[in-house]
Amino acid sequence: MSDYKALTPETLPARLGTLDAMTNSLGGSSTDWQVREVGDGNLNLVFIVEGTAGSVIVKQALPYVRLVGDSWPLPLKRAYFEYHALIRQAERDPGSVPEILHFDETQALIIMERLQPHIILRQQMIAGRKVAGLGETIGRFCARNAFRGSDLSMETAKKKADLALFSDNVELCDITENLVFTDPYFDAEMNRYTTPQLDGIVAELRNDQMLKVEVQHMKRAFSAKAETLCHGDLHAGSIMVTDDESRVIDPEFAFYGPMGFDIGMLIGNYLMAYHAISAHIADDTACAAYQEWVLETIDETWTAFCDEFSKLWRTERTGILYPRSLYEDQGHLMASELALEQLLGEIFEDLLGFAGIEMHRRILGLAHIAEFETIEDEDIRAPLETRSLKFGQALVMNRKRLHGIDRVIAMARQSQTGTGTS
Ligand code: SR1
Ligand code: MG
Repeated sequence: MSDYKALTPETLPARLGTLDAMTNSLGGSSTDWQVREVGDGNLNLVFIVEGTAGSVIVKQALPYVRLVGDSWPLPLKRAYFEYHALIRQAERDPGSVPEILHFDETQALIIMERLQPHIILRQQMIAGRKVAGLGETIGRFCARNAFRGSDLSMETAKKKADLALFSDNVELCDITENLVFTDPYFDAEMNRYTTPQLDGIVAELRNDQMLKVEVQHMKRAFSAKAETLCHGDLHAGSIMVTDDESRVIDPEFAFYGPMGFDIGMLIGNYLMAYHAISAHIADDTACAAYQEWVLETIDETWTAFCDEFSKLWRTERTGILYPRSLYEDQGHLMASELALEQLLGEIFEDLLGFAGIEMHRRILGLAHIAEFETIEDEDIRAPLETRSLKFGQALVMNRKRLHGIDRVIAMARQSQTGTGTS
């Protein structure tokens, strides 16, 4: 920390101007570079640096939570975990994440490829614009990372060493343990929600004792089911898109956790976008069409996950779990397929639980999402948030009984017309 100093647009050219990563990408003299700080996330500084030959992103961790200020210190080492997660994701799903050009551990900064003309998926969805291939690309990303980062694939010594490395990402896991799995379910200090409109549903959720039991079962899975390297914060703000390309960014919350965590959090975000979109698209027909696209994307995400995971199961199962020596080599193909089916069933159950909890914390906790926050009229926002909260509750409580993504999609259509989940 002693040599660490936060960058500013004014100091950045002089401080980074001699790095090959910068000069090779940007060209010209550093004094001519244009620097803009564009970070709109909750934690870090993000700069776009433009030169005559190109542009790059410089991301630097701050020693505190940007959203809250220096009263909430946060270690700089999260940049180290982000760097290591990005390397692994690039290996496991080539082309899915921005290329890293330079990493400086002391300054907690990563210089990376600028994705252009990409924008954050959340902005694209609020604008009612589709992304061709989104479900397939990100479903495959989740499957490749879930499978290739686990004991199904990795050499066990490497997996254990990696688990040890990421186990030090304590403070960012602590954020998720509290902000996602605990605070929304009681009157925690940092919570905020649309009041008084949501007072009734909030009291109902916090008094739902069985819900609190189920949520803590999910928190136990988060903390104890160290199956694979998770992105840790996969939501519509962690995906950058054009109209036909999707890339994943921002894995600083990376940790070893359940295979259903990333895809579950993401599907929770899609379901919130689904519930919020009527406030953003005035035309009813266009709104209904966009909602159908969101549901298709959910379907395609899970289908792509299953297809890719199954393919890897059949072709890359080289780890200590479900060894081929017990199944295929004995001619017991049926047992192998059965084990795969059961594992996908367990991942799906976890996915539903995590999705439901994400739908609660983004409305009741500290960190909200723009899909709802940009609806200025609280009397329009609150009913949409209420449907989302009830939907989340239904997912958590029924996750063992909901077999197949079709059931979730049918429930979403009912939730929208007010005939479901209440
Ligand atoms: C204090 S950090 C709040 C949230 O921002 C991050 O993007 C994570 O989602 C975290 O929960
Ligand atoms: Mg982030």
